[in-house]
Amino acid sequence: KSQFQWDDPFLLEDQLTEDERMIRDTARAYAEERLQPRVIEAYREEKTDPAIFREMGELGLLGVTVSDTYGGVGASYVAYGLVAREVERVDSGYRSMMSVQSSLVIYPIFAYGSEEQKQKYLPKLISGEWIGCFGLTEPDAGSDPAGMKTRAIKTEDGYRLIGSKMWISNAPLADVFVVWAKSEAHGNAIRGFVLEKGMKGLSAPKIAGKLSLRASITGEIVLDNVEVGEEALLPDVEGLKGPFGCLNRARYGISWGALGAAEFCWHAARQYGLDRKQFNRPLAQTQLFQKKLADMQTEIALGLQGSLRVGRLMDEGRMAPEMISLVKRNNCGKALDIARMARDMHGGNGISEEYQVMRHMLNLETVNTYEGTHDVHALILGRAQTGLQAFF
Ligand code: TGC
Ligand code: FAD
Repeated sequence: KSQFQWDDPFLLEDQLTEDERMIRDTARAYAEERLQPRVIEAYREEKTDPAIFREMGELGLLGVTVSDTYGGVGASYVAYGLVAREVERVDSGYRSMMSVQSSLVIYPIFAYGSEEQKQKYLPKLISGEWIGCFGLTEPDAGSDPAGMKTRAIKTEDGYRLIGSKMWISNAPLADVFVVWAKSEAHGNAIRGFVLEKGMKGLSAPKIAGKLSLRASITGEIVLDNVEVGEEALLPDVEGLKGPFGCLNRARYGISWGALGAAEFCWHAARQYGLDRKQFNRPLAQTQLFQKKLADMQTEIALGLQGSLRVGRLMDEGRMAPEMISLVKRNNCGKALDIARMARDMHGGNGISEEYQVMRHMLNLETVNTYEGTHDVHALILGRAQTGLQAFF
């Protein structure tokens, strides 16, 4: 009979390759030694340390799936998910910084860019020397990006971009902006453009006052007649499948990351219940407390197996986007429930920054909303099984 491992019920560890474990261990050590010591203050003070990008880049944690031609390590999607899980065990905001850079900036340039764009941007983004952001959402186009108003008007030797983007992770710190706009010269199809900090008419003011994801900076992108040359256009994709191709990867990573945050909350609640006594016995020796721990363990173990399976299918080239909607939706929703439960199980201490569960809970409110809300992914899955779209 095999020994039951309470913190790895289905022996996920055995299902990883040696390379995946190595990358995971690097991410875990970095997260514990370099991210954990600064997160409480960063969150309280709403401060994002740009050095984090370079630190992650030096360890090979950015763009891990990209081939070594451009500085990546050519690792599997499972390895990418494992990095997200370790980083988000500390804070969803730090995972956001990493996943925007990897899936939403490095990936589109790698997948849709010209050779010149790849040579110019990828090595510096993968090393973390340059910081990137991804502008899809607008003030009046969130769940429905097809409704975007940002447009690209053809000029003699390029395009003029007009519009604004809202809720853009990394934007105020960004050197490189991947921005999506409707292009008149392409029949109003959505096209991607790579812009650079300092271009005339381009600005990215910070959005202040967030009560969630405070360690990750978020901004607007204002495009006030930004003139770019033809070389700024991503040549190899047209239509919404461009941004969605990136979102598939980021959403998949989030499905692992959210469970990293949930694991932190679960382990913290378990330890708190073992340490704290009420009514002359540890809280962990009560039936209600144990039921909650069992629910947490079950959802996390099942969710991790789901993400692992989707990752393996991505690595085999057999991914369908609906698989990603399923794990993104399930794992974010479950992680949020688990964080709320852990907050409750800590009693009054649960609201203190020192115990960290409330920070995770507040972060997961964003994680459940961005990259397609919980309900939007339900509608994607509903459409896939009925053939009826219920968005409008
Ligand atoms: P629909 O008609 O379904 O599709 C339009 C075109 O796109 C293609 N497509 C996909 N391609 C690849 N992967 C996917 N997942 C795809 N989904 C759709 C589709 O085949 C079609 O192509 P074509 O060639 O036929 O034109 O489009 P719709 O307008 O009906 O879409 C509806 C809906 C709700 C599914 C979609 O708009 C949606 O997913 N909305 C959510 C928006 C969202 O996720 N925004 C995320 C912004 S970025 C962000 O949040 C970053 S936070 C990151 C961080 O900090 O970690
Ligand atoms: P809305 O679309 O207005 O939705 C509001 C509510 O209505 C939700 O509950 C939604 O589920 C529901 N709803 C919408 N449509 C339907 C429908 N048809 N049927 C039923 N219910 C519906 N975007 C980027 O492009 N890049 C980024 O880097 C980025 N980073 C972000 C960082 C943070 C901290 C946050 C908060 C957001 C970020 N986003 C980013 C934006 C994010 O993707 C959007 O907030 C998200 O897609 C939801 O859009 P919305 O906020 O406009 O909400």
